[in-house]
Amino acid sequence: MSDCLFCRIVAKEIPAEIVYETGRTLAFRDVNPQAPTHVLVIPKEHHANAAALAEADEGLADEVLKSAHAVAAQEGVADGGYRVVFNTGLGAGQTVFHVHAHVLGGRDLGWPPG
Ligand code: DGP
Repeated sequence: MSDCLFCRIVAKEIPAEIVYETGRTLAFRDVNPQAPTHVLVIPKEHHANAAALAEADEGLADEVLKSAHAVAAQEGVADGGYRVVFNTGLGAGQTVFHVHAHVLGGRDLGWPPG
């Protein structure tokens, strides 16, 4: 989708600091980090949100999750604890409608989230 920001990152039309990639997923640093480690993991294929992805292709949903956990390990936050968040829908704060997992770590993460 040419008007989707994250599709344009996949197409390398918009620069991003890519930290991890598989055949069907891409991970890059969030432009507005909320923790010392804040990486976004996306499927390269466009799906609007986590629910749409799970409905359309559970194998790809699984690959996104595996990539998220691989990123946490690579970033060195797996042992200390980290969070994987899919904001899903406007009410949950989703602003980019190409599904993305936030991988957050490197500091104490409060609960409940805001
Ligand atoms: P969400 O609010 O859950 O839809 O998260 C969208 C995230 O995307 C937000 O944390 C900021 C990040 N973001 C927005 N535009 C860009 C961009 O152009 N590059 C990168 N790397 N991140 C972006």
